[in-house]
Amino acid sequence: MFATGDSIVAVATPPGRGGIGIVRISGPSSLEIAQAVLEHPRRLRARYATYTRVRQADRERPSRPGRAIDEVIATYFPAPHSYTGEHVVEISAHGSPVVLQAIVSVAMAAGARLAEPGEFTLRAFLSGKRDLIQAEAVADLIAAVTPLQARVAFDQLEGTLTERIREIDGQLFDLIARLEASLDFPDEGYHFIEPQETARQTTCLVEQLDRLLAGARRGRLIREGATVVVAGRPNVGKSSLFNALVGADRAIVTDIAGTTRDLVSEHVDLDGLAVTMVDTAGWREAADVVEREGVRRAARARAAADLLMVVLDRSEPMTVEDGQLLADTAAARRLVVLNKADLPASHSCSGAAVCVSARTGEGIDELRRAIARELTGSDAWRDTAAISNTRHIALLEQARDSLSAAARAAAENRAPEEFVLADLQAARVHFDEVVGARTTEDVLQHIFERFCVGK
Ligand SMILES: Nc1nc2c(ncn2[C@@H]2O[C@H](COP(=O)(O)OP(=O)(O)O)[C@@H](O)[C@H]2O)c(=O)[nH]1
Ligand SMILES: [Mg+2]
Repeated sequence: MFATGDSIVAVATPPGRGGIGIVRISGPSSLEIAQAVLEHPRRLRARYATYTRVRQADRERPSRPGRAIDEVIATYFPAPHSYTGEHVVEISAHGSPVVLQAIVSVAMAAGARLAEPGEFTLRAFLSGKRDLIQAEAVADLIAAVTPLQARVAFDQLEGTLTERIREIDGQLFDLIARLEASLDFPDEGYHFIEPQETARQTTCLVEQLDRLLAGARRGRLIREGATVVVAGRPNVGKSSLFNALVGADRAIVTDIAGTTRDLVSEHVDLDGLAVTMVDTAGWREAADVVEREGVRRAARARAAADLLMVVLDRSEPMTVEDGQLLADTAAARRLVVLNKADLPASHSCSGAAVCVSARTGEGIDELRRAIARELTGSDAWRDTAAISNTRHIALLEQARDSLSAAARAAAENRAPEEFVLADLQAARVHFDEVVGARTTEDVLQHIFERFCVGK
């Protein structure tokens, strides 16, 4: 997979039928391979769309042209001005899986190898076309299910995060250079940098990293989504609220207590967050064995939730079960929702609770915002999510820890400068790992196997 001497081929468009399907060939011989399968008599012009046909390979008489498979548009992107940085030919055919597979087969017969998952993007990384953050952003962009996820991924693809890290790394590099000069020429009687100044500059780097990491929890939520579990005693309107939030009659609603027995879950774009909403069986002493299992599953789902929506019926006095659920979930991240606001109120809507009516839709938009706010811990979360990938977060946290240790040691002037220097250099290693200037095959393997073939 890490060899780039050969040429690879794959269908680049999703499986299934469509108006157009694209076969992509990349590698040193991609032009020769393409010319061998295309009818076009002349050399493909760089970056021009050429209308031509693809021929079937004739196994018995390889010297004779086989039958045409499809009419296509072929485009040749010479290195390094291509997606992978290598010579690339893209063949746009009609979007039939049969036709596209046939084109892949003739390309293979002409010398191409079938690409591994993510291999085109891996080659873009190996050829220096993209750094690792950008390569990972491609996968995130393709996997995005909300516009906000797409925006964060595209920002990273554009290099916003890379730039921030390079900026901090640049300052760190200068600092290390001055410190090394001090160590290398101790007899000059001149200190290139005083320990207090080292401490001050290192602390400044720690603060910059902290600012970057401050948005990390939100970024991770945006990238990975969250699970919100609806809890409450029977008949308070959990399923009705669930349906209102997911915008479909997904869960069965009746006035019979104990209607919902299994977990019902649905994916929703909640104010930009990819949320998995889970409706559960009501919280009570269950009547029969099926409902008992439902209640057990509900408890498990509650334990796994990023946020609990604890629903109470505002038109009725609080029950023992309501009180018990509130006590049980006091330590969890939760949002208390008072439903049935359209009915005469039995208790008032106080403090942190959100008042809604699943029946009239009153307060549902506010509830959406409240859920997003509870999950992200802020109202202004959309603009602060530069970093979202757990790999990046972990490495930047390690870099920050190394820098903090260096700052402390320099400030107290207790450790020899060599130790401070070692910590600073450790931080640089982590920066290199984030952008991929330093990686192991294991890490790359792990990252690129998330991609599908053709990407
Ligand atoms: N008036 C009124 N009735 C509601 C509201 N939400 C749910 N209900 C009714 O309450 C009953 C129980 O609803 P359901 O969603 O099945 O509750 P669950 O057992 O908690 O899932 C049904 O008859 C619903 O029509 C609401 O906001 N206002
Ligand atoms: Mg229900």
